[in-house]
Parts: sequence; structure tokens; C-alpha cells
Amino acid sequence: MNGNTSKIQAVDSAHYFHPFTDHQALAAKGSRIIEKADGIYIWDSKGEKILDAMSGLWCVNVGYGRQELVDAAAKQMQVLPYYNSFFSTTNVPAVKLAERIVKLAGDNFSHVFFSSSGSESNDTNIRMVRHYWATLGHPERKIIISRKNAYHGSTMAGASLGGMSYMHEQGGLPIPDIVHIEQPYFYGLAHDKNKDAFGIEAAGWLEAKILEVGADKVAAFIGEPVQGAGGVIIPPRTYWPEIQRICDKYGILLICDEVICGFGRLGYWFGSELMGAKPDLMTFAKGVTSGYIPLGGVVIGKRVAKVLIEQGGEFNHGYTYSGHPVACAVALANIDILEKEGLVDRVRNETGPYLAQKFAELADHPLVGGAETCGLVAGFALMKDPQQHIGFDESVGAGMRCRNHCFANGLIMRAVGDRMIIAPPLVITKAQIDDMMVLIRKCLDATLEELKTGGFLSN
Ligand code: PXG
Repeated sequence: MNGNTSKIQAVDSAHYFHPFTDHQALAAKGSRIIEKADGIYIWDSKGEKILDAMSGLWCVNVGYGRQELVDAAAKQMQVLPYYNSFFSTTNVPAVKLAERIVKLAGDNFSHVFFSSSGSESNDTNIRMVRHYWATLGHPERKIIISRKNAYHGSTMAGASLGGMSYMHEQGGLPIPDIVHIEQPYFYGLAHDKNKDAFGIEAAGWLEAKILEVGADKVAAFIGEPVQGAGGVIIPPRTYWPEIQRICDKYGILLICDEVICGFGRLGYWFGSELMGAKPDLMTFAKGVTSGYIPLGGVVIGKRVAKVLIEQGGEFNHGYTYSGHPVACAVALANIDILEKEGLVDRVRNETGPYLAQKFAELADHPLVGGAETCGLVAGFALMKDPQQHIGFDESVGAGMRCRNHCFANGLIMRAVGDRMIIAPPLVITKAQIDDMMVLIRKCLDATLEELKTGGFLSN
């Protein structure tokens, strides 16, 4: 295919500083150049066809190669490629999209603030909830409670809200007045307990933290309905209703970060609907445009919007690209596809349950523990002895080994530590799920073989 691979790799290494990358290691190996894509597949510069079971980075919900989105962008670029929403101006795609998202979000919501990413949107959330409380005469309500191993972005505020310790180690994080509680990871923290009871216990950590820091100091709690980048951590069904009850009890605002869970991923327009939470604010990005163009934002609940609009005065916050007409036009066309093709219902009623069944069958593999799915996200832990719940030593790098086998066998599956995770495009068919499961098993078998040969399975 492309004879220039090594040339591009050299220039890449010389000039392109990648996100989340060890550049010395990358220079030694050379980056993989992705050249084209269609449906659920991507192709690299060596002509290898790869099943993208991660939808890019959890975003290509309607799959690759959708001409409708290309046309929407081209048409809007011809008419109005850019204009801002500052100084009492607006544009039609942004207005239409705000109305459409509010309708999808339900009765609790009235407005949408636009940004270009999930990180920016979470910055907006921090400023918005603090401004809300200050407007109500409680400027001391500043603290935002989040969770360990949460992912809320990579900016100063996003990474501070996130609970990734390896991110906090760099750049002087977290910023003040952000605190973290433990995540509701049943398989990792409490597999021998009753799951529903653990959900209540894990939500109780929020109440304990509220009482520790003082309820009158807390502005909001933020959480992903299902933690994505943390390794697809699906909370017990009792967790979110209890979180909601605790937030209500102390009058604390609830922010659901729907950047991954929103726009159909869990078989609902927003994951909080499935989980039984009624957030005051919802962060979105990724799936709103299926990743074809950057767009993010915050869906604002009536409780917050009313105070900000009627008493808040000017909110001194906004981005050049807030309400970008081209991004909004693409989002509208993307929602058209999701609706016309019934993709959200398909995940809920057909492909989600089918994937759940297939993942349950993985439990017979000698390396697999705690396989679980929710809509079209799924994960399992690589375990030395799943029966006895014994994991591998971190130094073994079991997850990385498995991920390398996936790469070599035409499958993109993520490793988060020793948790292997997927989030395929919502257009995936049952037959394609079968193909994906064949690849997953093949890679698990290759990993098992490698670990056996390396002596990592003996005691
Ligand atoms: N919230 C959530 C829940 C996310 O998953 C963000 C916010 C930040 O969005 P932006 O658009 O600023 O990246 C995300 C992003 C991974 C990975 O390794 C996950 C994300 C981003 C990059 C890598 O799984 N999620």
C-alpha cells in the first residue's frame, strides 16, 4: 500500500509530540499509521485491516465512512464556516442542536453550553457549579467530590477531577477543593460480598466524605455512569439511586459525565437514565459527532439554568469555538443517523444483550475474571487464577501482552492495567460481534501461551 511508512514514522518521531506517549519507546518501535476506515474497520499503512473494537477513542458511534456527516460539514462550511456565539450573536445549527439535545435529555433540562471537548466541558462544570452557589449567596460551597480512577479529561481541571494518580503526579495536580472517594469496583474491591449491598456501601463513601469536609462546603459530585478509561467499571444497580438520594439529602449538585456513556453507548441516549440518576448537569463530547469533528458541552438542568439566568448576571466564560456551526451541523446529522437507524434501541434490545451473552461465555477461559458488559461497553480482568481471584503481579504486564497480541491479530482492544476493554461502534452487527469474539479468544489463547511459556502461571 503506502511505501512511505518508514519515512512518515521518522518525521512523526522528529516532530509530532503525541498525547499520553513515551517518545523514546515510540521512536524505537515506530508509530502505526492509520490511513483509512470504513464501518467498524480501520486500515494501517501496511494494508492491515483491523477491527476497531474501541470506536477510535470511544467516539465513532455511527461507524466510519458516513457520507451524511461529510455532506453536512461541507454544506455548512459553504454557508457559514464559522461565527461565534459571543456578543448576543448565534447561528442556526447551534440553536437547533441545543433544542435537540435538550429534548433527548428529558424534562429536567433546559439549556446547552457548547465547547469542543470533554475536558473543556468539565472545566465549564467547575466554574458553573461554583458560580451557581456564589449566586445563591454560598461562595463557600466550592468542593467537588469525584472518584479515584475516574477520567474527566486532561486539562488542569479535567485531570484534577479525574482520579488517575499517574496524572496527578505531573503538573501540580489536583487543583484546590477537589477531593476523591473510592470507585464502586465490585470485582476488584468486593467480589465476595453481595453486589447490591456493595453498591449501597460504595455510595455511602460519598456521604462519609460530605460529612468529613462539611456539607455546607460541597458544591457538587461528579461521576461517569460507567467508568470508561478507568477500565469499564460498571457499578452495581443500587449505586446510582443511592448516590442520587445522598446528593438530594444534602442539596448537592450532581454532574454525570456522559462523554462516553452518552449518545447511545449504553442503549440509552444518556447513561444516567439507565442508572437511575437525575443529574443537574451532564457533560458530553465524543459520540455527539461520532468523533468526526470536535464538539463537547454541558447539558444544563432547570435547577441550575434558572438561577444562572434569573440571578447570575453574565457568566464570564466561553470558548472561541462554543457553538461552532460546522461541528453543530455534523452533530445534527449524526443524531439523524442514530435516530433513523434506531441505533440506540438496537444497542438496548439486540446487540447489547448479544454482547452480554458472548462475554458471559468468556468466563470459561482460564485467564478471564469478572467479564461484564453494559450496552456496548465491556471488560474483563486477566487473572492468574480467576477461580481463586488471584491476579498477576503488575510487573508481568499481562494486559500489555494481551494488547500486543490484539494488535498483531487485527483487533483494537484496550488494556487498562490488566483489564481488557472494548467499546465497538454502535453499528456493529451480531455477525460482526461473532467475528470480534473469535479474535478476542484467539488473542486470549496467545496471551495464555505466552504467560505459560514465561513461567507466569505457575505458583
Ligand atoms: N470525560 C470522560 C468520561 C472521558 O472519557 C473526557 C471527559 C475528556 O474528553 P476530551 O474530549 O477532552 O478528551 C473523556 C475522554 C482512554 C481515553 O485512554 C479516554 C478519553 C480520552 C483519551 C483517552 O480510554 N476520554
